[in-house]
Amino acid sequence: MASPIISLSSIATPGGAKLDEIMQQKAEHQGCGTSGGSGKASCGSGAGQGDLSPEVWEKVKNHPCYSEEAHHHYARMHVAVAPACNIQCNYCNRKYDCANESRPGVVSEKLTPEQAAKKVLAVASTIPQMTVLGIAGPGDPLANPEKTFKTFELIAKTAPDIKLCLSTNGLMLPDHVDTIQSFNVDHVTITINMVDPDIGAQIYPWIFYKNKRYKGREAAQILSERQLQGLEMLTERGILCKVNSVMIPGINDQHLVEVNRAVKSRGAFLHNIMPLISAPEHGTVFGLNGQRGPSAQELKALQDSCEGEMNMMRHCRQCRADAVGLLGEDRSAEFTTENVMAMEVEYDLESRQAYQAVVEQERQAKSAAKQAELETMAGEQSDVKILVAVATKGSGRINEHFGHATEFQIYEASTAGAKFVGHRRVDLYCQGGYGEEEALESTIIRAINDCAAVFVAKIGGCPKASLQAAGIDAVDRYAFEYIEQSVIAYYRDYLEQIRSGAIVHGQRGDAEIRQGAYVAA
Ligand code: CLF
Ligand code: SF4
Repeated sequence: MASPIISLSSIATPGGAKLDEIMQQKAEHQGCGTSGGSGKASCGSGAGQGDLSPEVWEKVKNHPCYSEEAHHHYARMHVAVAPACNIQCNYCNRKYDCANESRPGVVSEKLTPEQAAKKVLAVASTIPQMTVLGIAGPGDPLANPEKTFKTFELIAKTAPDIKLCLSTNGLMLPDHVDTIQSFNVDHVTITINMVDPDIGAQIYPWIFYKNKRYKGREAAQILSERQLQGLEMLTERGILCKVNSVMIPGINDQHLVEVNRAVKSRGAFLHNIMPLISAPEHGTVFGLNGQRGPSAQELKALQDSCEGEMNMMRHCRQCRADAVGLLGEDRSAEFTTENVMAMEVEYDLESRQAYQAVVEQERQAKSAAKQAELETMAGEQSDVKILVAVATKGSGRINEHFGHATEFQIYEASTAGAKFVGHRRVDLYCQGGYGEEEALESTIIRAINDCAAVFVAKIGGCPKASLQAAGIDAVDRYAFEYIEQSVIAYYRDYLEQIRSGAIVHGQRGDAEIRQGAYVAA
């Protein structure tokens, strides 16, 4: 049987046009200042740049984890080339992927560096908005340095436009900083759950360092020193660092404010505080001893309290060590080793750049629409803040049916505008053409119970009435519009209704963070 040849030319862009049409348009407009792979966003006035320097913006603008705005448009992939680990975390069971970056309870397919390189080319040729390759397990990438760096070497040669990204527990980081820099890895994540060894001893039972096993406080002290040293060495070299922290109520929840200060002072770019997921069926120490994870409001309150000069990441999906696609979608099942090895791949850099130029135009249009809507709120004063849940499948639009949503993105609306503050995973409401009332009650309403409204592309009468009865306004009048523009417009109407007495604003309850392993739809 002939192997399928992957070609980008037939892939539809966010606007619906085919790439070969775009390539034609691009050829006709050579020399135009707004064309080209980087689009307007690189000129300094682009969506999301804010106060970032041009050099930093260039590094983050297409990275879906380092830029919240980019995550609506650009995808990442992981290759699971690093099976071994050198520490033990109480929220980890080695049967599953490293829980420092991945959601507990997920098992990824392990690859050799050569298989990984082929997979990257296959994905890049199928998903032109895939801009970042990360190595995040299934163990620790720096406990497997040969496999990790061999993979980077192969990809740097064959797909030089793809950004390289690494996530580590930090124990071996200081030993590898120069190698990381030599491979132009611009993005490194370190999981730092504590800077106090007494707290660390409650999270890490042991580490294995320089051929010796250390336990308890001593283990945590060595780990903490190595993590902070590695962070300093990376930021001195201009490598962007994200710090992941797992929020463990009663153990490090208060302490993470101090961790935030410690990493900020050492130059970390972004802090990602993730909820502990500790289902008993995962067989972890925390899962078995009943250690709970935080509620949605507890997590948000901690993230809010750490948000000063440092950016907080709130869009992390705790993805698998072989994740593929936009954050929040999982296309890993399309790219099994068997499928990838059967593909004949044609790496078409020009088509990828043409696709990404169209994505940049969409980002610019979205940003302009948000700005215009915000201007209609000029002079508005109110302390009222509401949360809005949004069903979306990407591109920054409300473009998912209620019944098809496996997650909702959460926006906070205030007089300052619309701000992304998180996401909630849910069970599918629509199963085999029928609404599943149990899913609505047991996960969806509980997951978005703190929201005043849910925005959808379409919704049936029954779920709409159930949501309404739970005090959540189901809104489909902004179908396929931009999310932030719509959230601002809704908020403006909401304030008007409060003033006219049509509605009474009240505080909503707390919401649940979904436990358990994610199963790709
Ligand atoms: Fe992967 Fe991590 Fe790089 Fe992103 S993931 S190695 S920085 S490319 Fe992103 Fe996934 Fe959260 Fe990680 S959503 S788990 S933060
Ligand atoms: Fe598990 Fe990752 Fe911790 Fe290693 S670093 S024990 S793989 S969570």
